[in-house]
Amino acid sequence: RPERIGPDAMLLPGFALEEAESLIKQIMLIAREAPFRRLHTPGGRALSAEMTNCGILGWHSDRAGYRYESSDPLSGKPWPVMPPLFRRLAQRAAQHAGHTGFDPQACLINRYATGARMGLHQDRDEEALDAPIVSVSLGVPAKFLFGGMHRSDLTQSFTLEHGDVVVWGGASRLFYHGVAPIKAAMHSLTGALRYNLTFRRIRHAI
Ligand code: MD3
Ligand code: FE
Repeated sequence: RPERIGPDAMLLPGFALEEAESLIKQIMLIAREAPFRRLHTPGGRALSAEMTNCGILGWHSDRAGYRYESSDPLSGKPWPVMPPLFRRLAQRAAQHAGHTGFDPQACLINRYATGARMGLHQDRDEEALDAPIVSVSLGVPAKFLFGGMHRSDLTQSFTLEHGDVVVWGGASRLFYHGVAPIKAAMHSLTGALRYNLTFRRIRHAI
């Protein structure tokens, strides 16, 4: 059932299905404290997915650069606490894919409306590159693009469906990846939206 989609990258289809409805309710609660917002690249371009975070660190981007912040720059308050359900799911998925002791510090929550996309990029704003990243897809499906260590490497594509979890470690951790424009679709729990949770360890020590 688990499928290896790259070096040390495991797709766990439906791994989060049982808790999906609870995850979505928790996203709504988090968004009341730290609303979804459209971030900009250091170059000034708006990202098309809207984002928020929970956990002791959250990813942020603006003219000053890409970085992790311990408080929400919108409110000045700490990011919402990572719900135990989130942490336990991420730990269980990492364990299932062979990564022991994963203890995430950040959960970035991406929200995609129809047409939103994410260009090919590497995730390299974290210091703890030995820790895996766990991603959880909810709502309408997405075509996920997965390349290699170089932007010009050929990409493979996978459909990520509601409840799917992917664990990225080892060499895959720095592979280029992106999301094709979300097609118009409906999901009973999210309407036309797709959510993606990415759980990360940023620093070795706290
Ligand atoms: C492969 N998010 O937040 S999840 C991101 O669907 C991001 O929202 C996408 O890329 C999304 O940075 C893709 C799958 C994913 C997440 C992190 C990765 C794949 C990855 C890190 C390294 C390699
Ligand atoms: Fe990424």
